[in-house]
Amino acid sequence: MQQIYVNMYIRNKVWYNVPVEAGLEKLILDREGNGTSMEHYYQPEIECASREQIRAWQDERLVKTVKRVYENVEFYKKKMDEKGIRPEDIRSADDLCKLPFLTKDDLRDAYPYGLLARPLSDCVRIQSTSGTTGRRVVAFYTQNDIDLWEDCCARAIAAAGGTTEDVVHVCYGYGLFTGGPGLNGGSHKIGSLTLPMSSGNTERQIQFMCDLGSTILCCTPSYAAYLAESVWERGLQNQIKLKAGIFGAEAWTEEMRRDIEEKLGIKAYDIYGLTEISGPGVSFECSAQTGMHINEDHFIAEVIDPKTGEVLPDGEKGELVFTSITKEAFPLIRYRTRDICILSHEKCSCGRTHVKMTKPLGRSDDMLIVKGVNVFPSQIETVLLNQGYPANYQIIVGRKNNSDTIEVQVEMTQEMFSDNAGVVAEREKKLVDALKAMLGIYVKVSLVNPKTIARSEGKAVRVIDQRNLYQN
Ligand code: DLL
Repeated sequence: MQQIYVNMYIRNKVWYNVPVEAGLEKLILDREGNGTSMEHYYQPEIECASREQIRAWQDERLVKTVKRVYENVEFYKKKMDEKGIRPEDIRSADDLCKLPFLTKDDLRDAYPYGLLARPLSDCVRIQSTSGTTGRRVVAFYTQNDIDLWEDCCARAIAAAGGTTEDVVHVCYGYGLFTGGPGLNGGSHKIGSLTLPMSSGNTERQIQFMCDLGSTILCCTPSYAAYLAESVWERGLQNQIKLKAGIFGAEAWTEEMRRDIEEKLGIKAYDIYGLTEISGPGVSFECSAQTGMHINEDHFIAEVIDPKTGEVLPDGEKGELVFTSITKEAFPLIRYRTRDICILSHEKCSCGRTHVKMTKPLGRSDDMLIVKGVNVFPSQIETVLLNQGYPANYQIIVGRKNNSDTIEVQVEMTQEMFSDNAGVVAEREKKLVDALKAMLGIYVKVSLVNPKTIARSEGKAVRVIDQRNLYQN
């Protein structure tokens, strides 16, 4: 294959010596907005690199990462020693399957510093998974980690058409949650005018959107749907200048996409990520809207059978596993995301060459995402048991006016049972407070009479999710 070489240069300390397939140079020239291509890229020489080049980056970076974590992180050394694997056994990405998996429980056990691969004095930021006490996972970043993460988010914004002419309205939460900081940093990298709105205060969101001419909206899809409805209720649909939206952090359907696109007159792009691996921008949708390109120069993706751990080929549904190969402070090797999806290396019309993943099609654990917060049924059970309730309960998750609702129906014991409404209301309030303290969100509690929750002959049905967000 004929190849041309574009500049060799350093971007954020990572070397890119880039052979580009003949024909793609046009895309690179178009990066400045000249020429005919409609697709925007932030780093076209990387996003459209040949498969051979992507593979070469992965091989080299994986070998270095494994050596580094073996030498610097006791946890990885112990795990590899137990399996009888030496860093020298990992010579390319083909050897990845020899390495042990890493789970969320490992991260919790290592809390807070057990997986740090650099001295704390080299780190400049901590972020954390959404919402929960006791089950929080903290991730550390050096300045270089932040730069690379923001590059990933910049690629997503560019894919949605973002340029220096855009006003990027970020209403993902800021703070420990990665959504706000990630998209904010990506928008700066593009050079767009960034509106760091954070979440909430819909009135002000809409006012700024109109007054300041926001063109790209970044938030959860459920909030986007709510904003769209609120804009129509106020009759302001002709006063907004939005052209695109970048929505992720929770599952959403194609129907939701169509509804948001129609109401706001935009193109809606999906974005995926998780705190452990950096945050939003691990993968993102392009103009084709047929899956999300994984930033493979930073993360190697595998899909495995969640039961056996066997690596599955392209096109087969399984659990997504990531290995970060450029992160300094908190590199994770073969991290099991519990998100179920399918990978595809099919050629994409956008010109990008990085592998695509489907939207998450479900979870291989029981984690729910409610109001953007990760919720495990076991946390709810812990609260109930701590307060003396039996483990006869049901969690009902729904969606009303584009906002998630969650209710826990709990059986009282015979001793608790009372026909005094005041006593029951008092008990419910105590549980609501304890659940809020555990999860960080309001959970409606309904105490029901003993023996009223249906018993199952097999596995108890603890969760009824009426939202049907995952499309298989
Ligand atoms: O949700 C990071 C993020 C922020 C992604 C903003 C996109 C936009 P966590 O709070 O750690 O991080 O939650 C990660 O959320 O394992 C998935 O189960 C789910 N998730 C993330 N993006 C999507 C998406 C952020 N586009 C967990 N579709 C992940 C479906 C998603 N689920």
